[in-house]
Amino acid sequence: MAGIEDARKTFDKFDKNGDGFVTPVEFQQAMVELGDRHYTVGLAEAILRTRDGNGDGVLSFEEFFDRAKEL
Ligand SMILES: [Ca+2]
Ligand SMILES: [Ca+2]
Repeated sequence: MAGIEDARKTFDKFDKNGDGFVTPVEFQQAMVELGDRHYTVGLAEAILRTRDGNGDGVLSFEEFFDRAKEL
């Protein structure tokens, strides 16, 4: 299991503008950069929704890490 520092590095890759939250567009861009060229914003929104604990439509590090622990 990856530690919190690894999770933070991964989160920072997704959080392009460094504001501490990953938006669906940021998530989609990161997935495209990781090689999934057909990844859509709609798909990113759906994935984020499954992890979005407080329902604000963006992913905080806490939400990201909480879910990562379950994997
Ligand atoms: Ca961001
Ligand atoms: Ca959230």
